Amino acid sequence: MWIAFTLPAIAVYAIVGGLIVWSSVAYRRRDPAIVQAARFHENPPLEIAWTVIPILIVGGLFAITYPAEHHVENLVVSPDEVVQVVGFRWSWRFLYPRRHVAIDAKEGEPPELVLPAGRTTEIRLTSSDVVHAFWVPAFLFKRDAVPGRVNAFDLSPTKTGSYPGRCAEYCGTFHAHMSFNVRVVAPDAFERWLAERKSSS
Ligand SMILES: [Cu+2]
Repeated sequence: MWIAFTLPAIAVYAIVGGLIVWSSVAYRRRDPAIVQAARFHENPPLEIAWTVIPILIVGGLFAITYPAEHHVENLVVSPDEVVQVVGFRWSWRFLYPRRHVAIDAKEGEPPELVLPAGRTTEIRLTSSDVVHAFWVPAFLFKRDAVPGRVNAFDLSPTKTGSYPGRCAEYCGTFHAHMSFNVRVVAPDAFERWLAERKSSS
C-alpha cells in the first residue's frame, strides 16, 4: 500500500512540477512590449481529464485502503488473551482481567506489557485523564487512548523479544516519561510469568 500511494504521488508531483517549470520557462515574457497575457475560456477535453483522472486515482486508493483497514481493525471473536491498557499522566497500567493480574511501573522503571508469542491478544485501550497514544514502533502500530472510550485492537506478535513503547500524543509536562516496554515471550513462559505475578502479589 505504501508503494501504491507513493508511486502515483511521485508521478503527480513530477507532472505538476514539470509543467510549472516548463510553462514558466517556455512562456516567460520575452518582449517587454507585451503586457497582456493570453486569454481563453475553456478546454473541455482538458477539464474532463483533470476531473476524471484524480477521481480514478482516489477511487483506486480507496479500493485498496478499505480492505487493508478492515484487516487491521478486525477483532477475532475469541482472543487468547485480553489486556486492558490504561494511559494516565504519566504512565501506563496493564490489567489482565481474566488472570487477575495488574502491572504498574516500578520506581524508576517503565511498566512492562507481557504478551504470549504466536497468540492473539485483544488490547482494550483507554485513558483516565487526557488523550494519550499507545505506540510500539516495532509493531508499526499506534492508537489513541481516549478518556471515556475504549479502543480495542488485536496484537498477534510472532517474535519473542523486548520492544520499546511510547506515548505518542503530547499530554503534558512529563509526556516524555511515558515509556513502556512490551516483552513477547513463549506461551509457556507467559504462563510461568503469570503464576509468579500472582504469587508475588
Ligand atoms: Cu501520554
